[in-house]
Order: sequence, then C-alpha cells, then structure tokens
Amino acid sequence: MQKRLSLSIVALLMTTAASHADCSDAGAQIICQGTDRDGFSDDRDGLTLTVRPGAAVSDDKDALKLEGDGNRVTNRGTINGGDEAIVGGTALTVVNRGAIFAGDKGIDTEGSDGLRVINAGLIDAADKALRAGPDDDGIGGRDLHLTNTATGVILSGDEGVEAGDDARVENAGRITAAEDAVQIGEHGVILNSGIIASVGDDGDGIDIDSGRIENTGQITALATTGAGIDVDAAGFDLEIVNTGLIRGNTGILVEDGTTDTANTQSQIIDNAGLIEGTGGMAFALAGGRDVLTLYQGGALIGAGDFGSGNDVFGFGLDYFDTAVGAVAGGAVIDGGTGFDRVSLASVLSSDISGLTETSQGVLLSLYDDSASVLLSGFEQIGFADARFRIAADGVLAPVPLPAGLVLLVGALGALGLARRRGS
Ligand SMILES: [Ca+2]
Ligand SMILES: [Ca+2]
Ligand SMILES: [Ca+2]
Ligand SMILES: [Ca+2]
Repeated sequence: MQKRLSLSIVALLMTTAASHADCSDAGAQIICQGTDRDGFSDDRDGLTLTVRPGAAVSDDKDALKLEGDGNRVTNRGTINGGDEAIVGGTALTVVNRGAIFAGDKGIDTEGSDGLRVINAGLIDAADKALRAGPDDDGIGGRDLHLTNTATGVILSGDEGVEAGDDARVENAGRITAAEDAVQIGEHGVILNSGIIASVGDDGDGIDIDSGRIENTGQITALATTGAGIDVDAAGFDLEIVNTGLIRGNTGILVEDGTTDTANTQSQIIDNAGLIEGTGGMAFALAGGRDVLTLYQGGALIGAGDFGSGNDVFGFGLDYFDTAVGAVAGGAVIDGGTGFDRVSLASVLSSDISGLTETSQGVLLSLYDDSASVLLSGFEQIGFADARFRIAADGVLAPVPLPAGLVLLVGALGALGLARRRGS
C-alpha cells in the first residue's frame, strides 16, 4: 500500500509539470521542461536554470532574461529567441549541450564582466553569437572565458565571439561567422585546435589587440578585406605560436595607421605551420620590433613585410632539416625601415651557394641552391659563424671581420648587393 501511494504521487507530479510546460522556479532553482513559448525572465542573483533534454524555451523577443549576477544556465534542450536567446548580467555561466537559436544575439552580456560559456552543442545566431564586450560607455566586457569543445558549433551572421580585454577562448570545435569570427581586446588568450573562420565578404578570422594565440587548427578569413589574424592598436605585445593554418587575404595583418590607429608593439611569431596570404601578403607586421621565426615544417605563402622598427626574421635550428625550395614561394620578405636582421642560426656562411640581385631584392641561396629566400630592406644577415652588415654607405661587411671571409665579401660586392643597397 505504501509503495502504491508513492508511485501515484510521482505520476501526479509528472502530470502537473507537463501541463504547465513552463520554466518553473523553486527558490533559486529553475527547471524548464516541455514547451515554453513565452520565455523566462528573472532579475535575481545566483539563479540556476536548467533546460531539460527535449524541452524547448522560446519567445518572440528574448527567450531567457537573467540580468542578475552570478547566474547559471545549463541547456540540454532548445532555447530559441526571436530577439536574444539569453540575456545575462555579471558572471553569467552558460553550459550548452543542446541548441541555442537567436534572431539577434545568441548570448548577450554586453557591459558586464565575467561571462563563462562551455559549448558542446549548437549556438546559431543571426547576429553576434556571443556579445560580451564593453557597452557604449566602455563599461564591462572583460574576462570572457569560452570553451568550445570538439562537438561545439558556433554560427553567426555577424561577429562570432565579441569581447573586451582579458578574454580566453579555447576552441576545439567550430566558430564560423560572417564578420570577425573572434574579436577580443588586450591580454587575450586564444588556444585553437579547431576551426575559427570568417566566411562573409568582410571580417577577420581573429581580431585582437594583444596577448597570445596558439594555433594547431585553422584560423581563416575569406573576404578580400580580411586577415586570418588582424592586430589592432595595442598597449602590449602579441605572441603567436602556429603549427596549423593561418590564412586570409593577408595571413597576419597588423594595423600600420593607414586606416586605423597604428600598432607599435611587438608581434612575436613562431611558425611551424602555414601562414598564407591569398591576396599576396603572408604577413605585414607594421611598427615595433617584430620577430618571426620559422621552425621545421614552417611555411609562408605570399610575401612578408616587417614594417618599421628593428625587426628579426629567424630560422630555427631545425628549419633546414626538412625545408627545401623557396621560402615564401619566391615572394620577397621585406625588413622595412629600421635596422632589420635575418638570423640563420644553424647555417654556416660557407653554405651560401648564391647571392643574386633581382628586381625585387636579393636572392639568398643555400645548400647548393636547394633552399632560397628573397630579401629586401634587411641591414644584417647572421649565420652560425659570421654576421654580415649592410652599412649605410651600401657596403656589405662582416661583423666583426673574420679574416677568412674577406674573399666572400668581395664576391658579394661583385654580385651587386652593395650597389642595390646604395641606390
Ligand atoms: Ca616592425
Ligand atoms: Ca608590430
Ligand atoms: Ca623594420
Ligand atoms: Ca630595414
């Protein structure tokens, strides 16, 4: 008798919940099950809202509006907003294992800090998928943490992920946007093993000010105005470690002041993957002291421009273990203005097999012409055993002057290098 009574109470509770088909709260715990067509709004702090598997919460306007602080949404069903899908306040956490659809923004915490999103499902927004930047007065927008897992898909008709400073984006899934796929500010950290792609007629794969990007996946932009990675004016440096693909009209583009405020910080780039500029420039690093080093497997498609400042184009100790052929597909690498150095730390000066002036620059060939690089605007070339400086008067000279290299210097001069530099 006792057992039968318990079962009937359970049955009654289930019937009651299903007939409400609503997001219902018991204190700070909110459960959404069934089909809720008028959304849910609550301005308290510290709420925990769960959309159960099979449940659907929708509204012609915002589907979930939780503008208090420290709220948490776990979605295992469907959230569908005619306007925003989820609007939140400070320190909102969203764990999505279901589907989130929005006629406008997917998750919107603009003007607040500390959005946490773990996405293993789908976020599909007609406008920005995640809007977590500062408001019009510059308030908020810091400290986004996004983890998009291998099953996570973020689709956007505008920016995919927009946030301010101190953002951290870990992507093993797919972030695809019509505009910038990921747009963040200073001290950003992006760890990408998946796909970050801008696929519209404007926009960059990543738009960032400073911080660190580690890429083992793909960061791409399709637009003829777009860069794989676009670096805006910044107060701090940016490091990029690439073993995957970075591709855009320009692969990596740093603002030089032509259209927006110039970036004069350092870009430190370690490349063992591919950096490709479909429009002809693999990279343009603008002002500041920039360092790009190619490691084993590292390749460039397109030309390179280090811009102003004293820059360094380096080849890691392991680079020539496998690399043969022309660096940058024969396109010129330009040191730009300033005292710029090429560093070939594993190469002996006796491995130079040719140094030829061309209309674009100086073609340096190594190892019986099996490897070559076309250089312009560099003031010094360093090898394991010697450095050569192109002095202001256009004369190429070893630095310091090892006696055995005098003949070589003479040969370089005969090839016309000094004349070109002086012209
Ligand atoms: Ca530079
Ligand atoms: Ca720079
Ligand atoms: Ca330079
Ligand atoms: Ca220079």
